[in-house]
Amino acid sequence: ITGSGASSKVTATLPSGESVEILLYGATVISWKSNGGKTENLWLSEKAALDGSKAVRGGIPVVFPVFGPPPKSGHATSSLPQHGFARTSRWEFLGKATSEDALDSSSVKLDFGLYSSNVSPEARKAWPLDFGLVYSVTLAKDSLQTVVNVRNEGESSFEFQMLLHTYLKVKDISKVSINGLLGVEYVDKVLDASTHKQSDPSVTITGEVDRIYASIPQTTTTVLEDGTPRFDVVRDNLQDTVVWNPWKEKAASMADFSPDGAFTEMVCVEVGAVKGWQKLEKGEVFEGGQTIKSLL
Ligand code: TA6
Repeated sequence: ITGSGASSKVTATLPSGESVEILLYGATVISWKSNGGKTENLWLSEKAALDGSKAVRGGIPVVFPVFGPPPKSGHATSSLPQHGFARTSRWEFLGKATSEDALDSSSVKLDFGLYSSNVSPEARKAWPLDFGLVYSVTLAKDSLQTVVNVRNEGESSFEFQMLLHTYLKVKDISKVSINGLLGVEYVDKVLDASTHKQSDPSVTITGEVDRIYASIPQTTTTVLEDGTPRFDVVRDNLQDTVVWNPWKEKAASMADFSPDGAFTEMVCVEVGAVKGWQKLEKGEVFEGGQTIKSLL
């Protein structure tokens, strides 16, 4: 661990040079380098707050227990902030485990914990349920795996949503296509949350895109640049994926999105369980996550 207070971060590097950096604030991955450490795979705004003052604009924010604006009513999550409190809470670093597999390609797993007893009073008030989260980040030579384990530590059941708000770094959004979503129904938040079906094998981005693809049959979503596969995003026990690019106006309207033109160098492919609610009975556990493979 380096740094102190809210800006404490954990860094791990493989013998072959690949690296990952995670802030204790939000357990937010802010950097993942593959290719011997030469290729940064995550986009991070130049004005991202890294001091714990607000959710990080970039990297992989952890969204829990609600995705998007809280529901108006009928759910325990109604008075939570947008995307919940996990990404703006201080997590504990639980430890690191390294492993050498048969092919002597090493990997390192970093674990982080967040418990209802140590979230802010506001969060506790907004969502007074006893829970435990363990977030595991595993760096291997060409992949990063991030998995959230949710445990109901209380006496009553609760419902939640979760999502990994991954900002992938790309060279030029106009040359990006996203495959693996053909035929999938999606809610289009740019078109008044109307429902559509993905009729083209590739999703391309030529303007603001904010779509929630739900119940996706294929577990792998592939991001291509100029027709060459760049990332595989593999879901583990999560059925939904959000595709988001704010485009020019929205990017310019976010104070912590910088430089304004950087919307051409990022695309969010966010795996989650966001359609409906996951219900956990007392003592039950839910685990879901992703493996992102860098194909460069
Ligand atoms: O994941 C897409 C989205 O829900 C967009 O609607 C946009 O709000 C984005 O998340 C960023 O939200 P934030 O609260 O981080 O500004």
